[in-house]
Amino acid sequence: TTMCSNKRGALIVVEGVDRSGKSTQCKKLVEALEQANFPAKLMTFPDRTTLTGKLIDDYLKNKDCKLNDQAIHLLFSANRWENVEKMKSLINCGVTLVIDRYSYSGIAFSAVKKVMNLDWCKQPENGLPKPDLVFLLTISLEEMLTRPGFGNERYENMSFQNNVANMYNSLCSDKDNWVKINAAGSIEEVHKKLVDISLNTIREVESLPLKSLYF
Ligand code: NYM
Ligand code: MG
Repeated sequence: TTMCSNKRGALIVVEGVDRSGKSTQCKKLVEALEQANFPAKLMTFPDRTTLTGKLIDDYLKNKDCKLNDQAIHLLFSANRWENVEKMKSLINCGVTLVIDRYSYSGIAFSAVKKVMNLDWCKQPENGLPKPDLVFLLTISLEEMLTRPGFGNERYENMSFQNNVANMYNSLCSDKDNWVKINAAGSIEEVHKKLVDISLNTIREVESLPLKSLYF
C-alpha cells in the first residue's frame, strides 16, 4: 500500500454547455496544480470506458439503442456511482480531482427534456461525493454561435444547449460553492481564474471531511 498524505485533496467540478471549453480548461488546470506541487488528476463523465459507459456512448452516438429517457438518466448516474470508491480513495490520499462534468450535467440535460421532473432527476445523485467547488463556464448565445460547430452526438444543437444553459443557471443560484466564470475570455484568462480559485479551495478544505451531495 502507498503512503497517504494526511491532507485530503479537493473535489473540483467544471460544468457548462458543450463547446464552453471545459475539457481544455480541465486539462490545463490539472497541469497547473501539479506544477504547483498539488497532486491532481483529471476525471471525465461520462466515463465511456466502463460497462455503463459503453451503453452511454452508443446512446449519444445514436446507435441502434432503445434506451428511454428514464433509463439513460439512471445509467449516467450509475456511471458516477461506479467510480465512487476510486474517487474517495484518491481524494483521501491527497489527490485533487478535477472533473469534467458531474451530477449537474446529469440533472440539467435530463430535466430540459420535460419528461421527468427536476426533483426526480436529482434523486439518484443523492449521496455521491459533494464537490468542494463547481465552476460554471458560461457563454452567451451569441458567443455559442461563433464557436466551431457541434458534433453529431445527441443533444448537440443550439436550442437544446440553450435550455441546458438556463437549467445550469437555476441549479447555480444560491449555491455558495459555485463560481460562474465568463468563458468568452481567452483560454489563458479563464485558466488563470480557475487556478487561483482552485488553489484557495484546496487549502481551505485540506483538513475538512469530504461531504456527500444532497439535493
Ligand atoms: N451528459 C453528460 C448527460 O446527458 N448526462 C450526464 O450525466 C453527463 C455527465 O453527455 N452532451 C451529456 C452531456 C454531453 C454528453 O458529454 C457527452 P461530453 O462531455 O460532451 O463527452
Ligand atoms: Mg460533447
